[in-house]
Amino acid sequence: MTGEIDPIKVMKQEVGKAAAALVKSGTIVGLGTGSTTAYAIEYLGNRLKSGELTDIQGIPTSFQAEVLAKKYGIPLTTLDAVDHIDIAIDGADEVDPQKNLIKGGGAAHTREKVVDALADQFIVVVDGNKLVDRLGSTFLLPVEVIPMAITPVMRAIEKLGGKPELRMGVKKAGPVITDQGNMVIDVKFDSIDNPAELEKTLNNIPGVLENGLFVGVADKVLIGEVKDGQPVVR
Ligand code: ABF
Repeated sequence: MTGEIDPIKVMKQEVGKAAAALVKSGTIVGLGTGSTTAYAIEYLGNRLKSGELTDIQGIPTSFQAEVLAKKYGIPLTTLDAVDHIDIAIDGADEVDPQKNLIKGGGAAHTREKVVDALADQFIVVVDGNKLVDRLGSTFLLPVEVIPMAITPVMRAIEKLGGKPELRMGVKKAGPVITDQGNMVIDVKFDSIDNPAELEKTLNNIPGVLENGLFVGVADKVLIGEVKDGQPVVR
């Protein structure tokens, strides 16, 4: 029925609002990618519009984040123009109990890791079903690879016990191409026992640009859930 409230959407909005509320005037803000962070960007724009927040500059992690920032009137800057990032807000595909993440469902993890890792405070915004006991349980691990190295990288990943598959775009028309012009391999690992080790090993494979393991980067995780039909953020 039209006009019905979608509790998941409202919950994501509440998580985004809670993250946006943590941003202080006069700060440099890393702007993440994904549907939950999109609400944080919108609420940052609302706070700027109301005058409650002033003088922030955003650093987008993807073309999508850049478009949203412009839509909501957030002035943008670059990593050449600033010497630090005060706070970054970004989504995730999985979060483990140590706040390690799998990211990259949006194929933006390379720029996201640059911004999120640089930030003095990295705030992750997720809904409750992203919480896992062990990374890799519910989500394939994205790996950005330069096109000419796809085949040898897939072989190297198989030798590590992974099952790699090239990420195809809409209607399988062709491979997904990242903002950097590369491709993404999604990898199934039976279990990721040592995320820190695997993150380094994968990035050491010639041809790999970046993988979606974010180990020891997140500072705070805002979790949205729907309890008795009401959105709750913790
Ligand atoms: C992005 O946020 C990606 O790294 C991750 O895949 C995505 C999660 O998006 P959503 O909030 O829409 O679930 O940062």
